[in-house]
Amino acid sequence: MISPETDAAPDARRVVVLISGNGSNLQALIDTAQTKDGLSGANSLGGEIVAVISDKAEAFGLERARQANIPTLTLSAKDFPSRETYDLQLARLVEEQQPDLIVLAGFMRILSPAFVIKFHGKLLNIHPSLLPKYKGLHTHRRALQAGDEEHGLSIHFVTEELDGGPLILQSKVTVTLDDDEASLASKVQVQEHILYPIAVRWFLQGRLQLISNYPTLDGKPLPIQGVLYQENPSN
Ligand code: NHR
Ligand code: GAR
Repeated sequence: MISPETDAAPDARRVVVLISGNGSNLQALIDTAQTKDGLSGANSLGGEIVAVISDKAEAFGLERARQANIPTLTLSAKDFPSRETYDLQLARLVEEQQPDLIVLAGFMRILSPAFVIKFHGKLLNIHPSLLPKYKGLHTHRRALQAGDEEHGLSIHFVTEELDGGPLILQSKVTVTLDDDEASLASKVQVQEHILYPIAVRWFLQGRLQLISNYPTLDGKPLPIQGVLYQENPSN
């Protein structure tokens, strides 16, 4: 049965996306949710984005969400005395949405242990490096400074250890001599927009699970580096 207002099945998996900026990864998820799966007729994401929450009022991703008729919320850190009080309110807002999955898509705030523990096994992040290399910020700059020939992205379950949670998917890009931070970032983003919808769909279809801190796909443990999606020798 289709509910007329949202066009989504009443039992659709519920996704909350957290952003801070441009929201191009959010856009990739929106586009996938707006595509029908040829075989089943269900949407290709396997669920519905029920809310987009930003810590920055000016994030362009909020505009993308509005364009797609997705409810938006902004929670500014400057309105809270501490990280703990901010995260408590963020957890409340997220919980109100009764999400099956929470997706960090360029969300630039470190989440406190209490938040991460509350949503354990339901929290995904996309990080622009081949983890465990270059946790934290400025990953493209650091890869260039190190003279790396390969760079890439990682999708992982979020744990208390910053950018240290179990890996799900990785994709590599080749660094060329003419690359600068911006060109490398856009190469990585092209891959991000392909991979994030895949990982989200795996999760929403119940194929991807975190079982006592080990990610499994179709019941089988993933390799330590996650699935390597593709090599891009010509990039
Ligand atoms: N929280 C936990 N607990 N664990 C992770 O793995 C997390 C997380 C929160 C965000 C995304 C992450 C990334 O992919 C992420 C993973 C922000 C910072 C950061 O230093 C670091 C890593 C990530 C996101 N943020 C500064 C802070 O003090 C603020 C920087 C800014 O506003 O520009 O929160 O890279
Ligand atoms: C993405 O490249 C993502 O990997 C990175 O920020 C970009 C967000 O782009 N995330 C981080 O650096 C997390 N610290 P978007 O807003 O266009 O999706």
